[in-house]
Amino acid sequence: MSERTLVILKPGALERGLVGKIIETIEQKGFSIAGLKILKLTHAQASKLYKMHTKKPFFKDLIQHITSGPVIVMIIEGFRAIEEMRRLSGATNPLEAEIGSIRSKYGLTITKNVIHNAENLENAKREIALFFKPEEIISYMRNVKMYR
Ligand code: FUP
Repeated sequence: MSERTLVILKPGALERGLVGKIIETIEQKGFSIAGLKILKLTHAQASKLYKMHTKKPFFKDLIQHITSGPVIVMIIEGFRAIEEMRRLSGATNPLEAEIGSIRSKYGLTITKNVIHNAENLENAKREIALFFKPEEIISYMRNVKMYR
C-alpha cells in the first residue's frame, strides 16, 4: 500500500552536512520525494508539530532544537512509507537505534537525533498539511521495485 509520510531533517543534519547522506538512504530504499522545502520553523509551527508532547519535560529542549536553524521538510511516498521510514530512522534515542539506522549512524543525543518521522497515518496527514498545500505535492512512479 503506497503511503505518504512527513519527514524532517532537523537542524543538526544541516549543520553537520548530513542532508545528502540521509536523502541518499531514503532514495536508495526506493521511496519517492513527493514534496521538499527548506524552512526555519517558528515557535508556533514547532509547537503545532509536536503538540502531543506539550506537557512533556523535554518539550522546551525539543522546540529549542527544532527552531535553532533551518530544517528540510519532505513528503516521502512509497510502500508502507510510514512504518518503513520509522524503521529506517531507528529508535528515538540514537544509543538504542538499530545498528545501520539513520539515528544510529548520525544521531548525537535523543534531542539531536537528526530526523523526524510522522508516527502514524493520522499524524502523517496532519503534519503534511502543516507544511504543504495540496498543489505542492507531486506524486510520480519511480521504476524501483520495493520488496516487502
Ligand atoms: P520519534 O517519533 O521517534 O521522533 O519520538 P517521539 O515522538 O517520542 O519524540 C519526538 C522528539 O522528542 C524526539 F525526536 C526527541 C524528543 N524526545 C526527547 O527529547 N526525550 C524523550 O524522552 C523523548 C523524546
